[in-house]
Amino acid sequence: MIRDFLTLLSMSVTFGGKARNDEIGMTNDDGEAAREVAAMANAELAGGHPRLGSGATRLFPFVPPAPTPKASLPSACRRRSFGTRGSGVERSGSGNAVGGQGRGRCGCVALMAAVLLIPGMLRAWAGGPERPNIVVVIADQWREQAFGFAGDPNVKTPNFDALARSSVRCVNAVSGMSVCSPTRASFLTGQRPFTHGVFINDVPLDPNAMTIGKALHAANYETGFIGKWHVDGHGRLSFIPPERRQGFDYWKVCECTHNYTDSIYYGDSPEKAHWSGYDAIDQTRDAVQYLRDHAKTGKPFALFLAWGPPHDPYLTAPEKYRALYRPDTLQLRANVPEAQVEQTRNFLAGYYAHCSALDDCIGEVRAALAETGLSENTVLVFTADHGDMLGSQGLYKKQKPYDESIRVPLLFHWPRGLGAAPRELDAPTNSEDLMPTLLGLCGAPIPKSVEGLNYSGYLRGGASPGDGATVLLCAAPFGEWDRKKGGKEYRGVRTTRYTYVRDLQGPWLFFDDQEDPLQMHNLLGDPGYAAIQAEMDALLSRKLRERGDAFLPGDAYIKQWGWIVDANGTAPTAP
Ligand SMILES: [Ca+2]
Repeated sequence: MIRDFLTLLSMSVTFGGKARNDEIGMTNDDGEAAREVAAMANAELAGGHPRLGSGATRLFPFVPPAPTPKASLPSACRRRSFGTRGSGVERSGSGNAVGGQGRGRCGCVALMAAVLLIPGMLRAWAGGPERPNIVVVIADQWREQAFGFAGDPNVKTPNFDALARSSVRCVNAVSGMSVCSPTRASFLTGQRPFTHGVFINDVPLDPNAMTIGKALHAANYETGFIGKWHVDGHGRLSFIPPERRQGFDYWKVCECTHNYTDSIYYGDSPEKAHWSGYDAIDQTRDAVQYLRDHAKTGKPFALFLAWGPPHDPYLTAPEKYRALYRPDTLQLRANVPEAQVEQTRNFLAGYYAHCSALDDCIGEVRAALAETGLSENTVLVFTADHGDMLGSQGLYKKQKPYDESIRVPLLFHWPRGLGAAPRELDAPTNSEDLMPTLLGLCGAPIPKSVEGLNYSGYLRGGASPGDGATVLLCAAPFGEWDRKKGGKEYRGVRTTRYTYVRDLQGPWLFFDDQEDPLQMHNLLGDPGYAAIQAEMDALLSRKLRERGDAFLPGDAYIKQWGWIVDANGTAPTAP
């Protein structure tokens, strides 16, 4: 009870200041008392104590993280401990952040603030049943090109194609740092990798971060997460206790596994549980049951369903789906070099089998929404954390700045709020934009800590809040794309038409994605594109300057955040 009260009060205090477009932010004149109340509520939300928050803020690289004694480490892979940091609500450098200040002020001041703010709070959140539900379905490594609706000549995705026919589709949705943990941390926090700090896999997201789970929970939503998490950083098969669940109540999660046919998860108990059969199907059926259960409550809910496939291993989909594809009949993208053709055919057949299995899964989700009467007023979002090169450019998997790696599906289906006619929008969106956009769609306040853009007005037919360009980066190469495998740091911009990328040596890639959608002609130095190259270079410089990105070698960021990595730059991932 006190949790709900403080949570609501926190949101009202935190976001009850002056409106600015769709964002509502704390202002300096809201006062110390309000900060005190918000700090208490947010610390309670985060499972901490209001007096213990340090209030430390950071907008990398201006304020390096404070060192933490090794003795406090809960995991071998990290040097940092988040246990004494602030609420995560604040945004560094703004001078008006809220929460985690930890000041020992009198409780009566908080009570006065509560009395003043409760009426507005109740008005803001009285509409309960009319607010949309949210169902976010996230696939792993499903590139934007691999759908029937996107023109793939091979894959069978009839349910996704039907979904696209009644959805708003963002055709230039980008995974700016196209690898797992960084993208998922951005989905949750609405922040960029250098702000949330998860710029390599298998390092922990601050448990005190302000996340979409906490923001929606505070807006009186029920919250649930089923499937793959991968921002806990305490081992891929380890139990994740409630204080590290970032505001999600219903919980059936594994940090990370790709053993889809023998897949474990944890609920509230540290005892391992097992998904039966192919995990995505079982996870989907659990989500369906969640929908049935929550359709009756009248309280809005937000459910995240995060599948492991179609990420490799490619050949582990159920036989009925593998039987749909023969490697020798597949049409490959023309940017797959001859030397990679045979291997790519075999991989693609398995990849598509995963895709078709998931297509049946999304069909089950939609059937359940229809059966329960939830379809009209549920925002059903489908996306992926990044794509897969699958032989294009002679490369595999992700982390590279090419379209097969960075472009992801992004569909918003919400008949009541967005209509049921298909629409395609071309503004480039990025991972950090999902959280504020979802909050915007359901009318919930957007925390000051968010750096992403709120595209909810754009989805409704208004102007894009962006400037037509979004940033691509690799902070530090690791894992499947370490330096031995050609991995390197880069920064780039993706616009509706062009891709322009620099590595530490200088300009690296420049494509006209409209004229050359397979990105086979690097235009660097082409006299016909000299003026545009100069514009793109200036655009990239401006974007990096605006976000304070000095584009340093990756080791500098590893050191500054205190992440422990092996000789290849990879964090340990032992369960
Ligand atoms: Ca992934």
